[in-house]
This record gives sequence, C-alpha cells and structure tokens, in this order.
Amino acid sequence: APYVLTFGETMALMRADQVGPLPHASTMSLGIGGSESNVAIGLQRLGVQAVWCGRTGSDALGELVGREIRAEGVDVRIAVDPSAPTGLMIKERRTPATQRVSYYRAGSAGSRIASTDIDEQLIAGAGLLHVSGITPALSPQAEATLRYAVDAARIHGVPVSFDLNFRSNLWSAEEAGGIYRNIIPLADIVFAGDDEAAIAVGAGEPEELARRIAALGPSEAVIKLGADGALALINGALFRQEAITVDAIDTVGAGDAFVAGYLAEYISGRGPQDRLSTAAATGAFACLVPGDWEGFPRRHELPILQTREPVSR
Ligand code: KDG
Repeated sequence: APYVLTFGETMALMRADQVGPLPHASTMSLGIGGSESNVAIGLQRLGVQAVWCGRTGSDALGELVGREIRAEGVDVRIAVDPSAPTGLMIKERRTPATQRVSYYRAGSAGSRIASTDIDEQLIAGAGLLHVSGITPALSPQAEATLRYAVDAARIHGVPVSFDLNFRSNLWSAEEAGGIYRNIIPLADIVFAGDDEAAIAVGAGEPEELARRIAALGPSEAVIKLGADGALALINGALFRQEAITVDAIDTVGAGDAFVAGYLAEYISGRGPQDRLSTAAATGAFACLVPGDWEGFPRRHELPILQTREPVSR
C-alpha cells in the first residue's frame, strides 16, 4: 500500500489544564504537537501508512516527540541535533472556547531541518508528499529543505500536497505570500483557509479563491471555511461540504485533521465527496479535545458524529 511522506517541526506542547490567565495556571499538561506529524497521526488512525521526518534536540522533549508519534504507528525518522534544543509551544486557555499559542522555537533543532534528513529514496517511493507552509517560515535552511523535497517528488512523479498553514507569530503576510506563490505551482493539492488563500492570491469569495489557486497549477484547491465547511475545486469541478457542528473546546489541530481525512481518502482512491466528508468529520473530532491530535478519529469512529444516539451498546 502507498505511504504518505511528510516532514516538519514537532514541538513539545504544554497546555494549561484550567481556563484562565497563564500566570495563574498551577498545572500544565505535557504533550507534543506539530502540523505535519498531526497529519501523519491522522492518516495512520484512518489506516494509511505515514512516514514523518524531523529534527529534534538531543534532549528529553525530543525523546517525547519521537515516542508519541511512534506510538501512533507512524514510521518516524528523526535526525537528532546535539547543537539545538527541541522547540516548545505553550497553550493558554483564556476562556473555555479560546486558546492562545506561544512559541519557544527560534533556533530550535526542528528549524534546522536539512535536506539530508529526508532520504530521496523515501520521497521517490511515496504515494504522496505532504508539506506545510510552516516549514519555510522557520529558517532559510528549512525553506530550502522544503524546496528540495518538493522538487524531488516532482522528478519522481510523486504528487505533492501543500497546506498553506499561515502562522502570524513566525512571519508577515507579505513574506508568506511570496513564498506561497512560489510553492503553489509545484503542488497538486493545495489546502488553505479562506484567510490564508487571500494572503497568497488576494481577497475574494471562497470559490474565486479556489479558482485563483487552481490557475497557478494545482489540480485540487481545497478551501477550509471552519464552521462553514469547505469547498474543493477538482480539475475544474466544484464540490461543497458542510461542517459538522460540535461544541468546540479547542480548534487547534482541526485543520490538520481535515487534511489527514482528505488525504486518507485521496490516497485510497476515493472520490471528491468522500474526501470532503471524511475531512469534515476528522476536523470536527479534533475540536472536541484540548490536545492538537489526541481526538483524531479511527476509521470505525467516523460515523459517531453523524448519529444522534448518545449511548451505543
Ligand atoms: O496545526 C496545529 C499546529 O499549529 C500545532 O500543532 C503546532 O505545528 C505547529 C505550529 O507550528 O503551529
């Protein structure tokens, strides 16, 4: 069966257990998070083999990153960097429904990812390469690594998926926009929130955003609209998907879950409507728990959100 290859920075993640200002959080939970490893975990839970490459420090948090992703069945390829620490991300739960994320990742091991960390044969053998727009925001070397991987995928005829994933804490919309416009033409599938798509191609209605992205080259442009669902333009045909309404307690990770759901169906050869409906379900599941990826569904759990029965026995 084909595997999905992805790479990026995964950090230790500390989140306040209680709602309130961070300086008054007396206890924090320790876990991990990273957009691309979240996608890998999401794929793995849906029965698709995923391979994740990344760099961590030679430290306890790096060990944690490796253990957690490996425990999900993902094939993990970590380059340990003795000269830099594993990055850290902190989540404050200021209200029951709002999160604030702070990064402690400048100069981290993950930001020093290099092309030598991703074996070309691993790229050549993949069914799909998934990359995110967080990587080029980390360092010039990380950007070069992304370019190397995408170029190698294209040379070997491996489809490329690109999630714009704008992070305003890492760079400006102007900087990001230029890089997005360089990478989008090299991708087959592009995922973007409507706000993210606007950074790349200018503001507009979701359908128009998808058309502008597709005009740059990708055969599939998927616009994520949060609680308003999603829209996909696939080889010129438009598909719409409603969101599944949930009482969201933490939406961080929902975009990654959506991508995992979409790609799991794509790589399994399922059609646009299946890709979108699974994506909507996986995205909704991710909003139900405080962690970024812990709530991602297994395939047999997908129907749970569609049923009205509170108890199954
Ligand atoms: O998509 C969720 C991610 O934002 C989170 O897990 C951490 O990769 C991350 C980032 O850089 O924000």
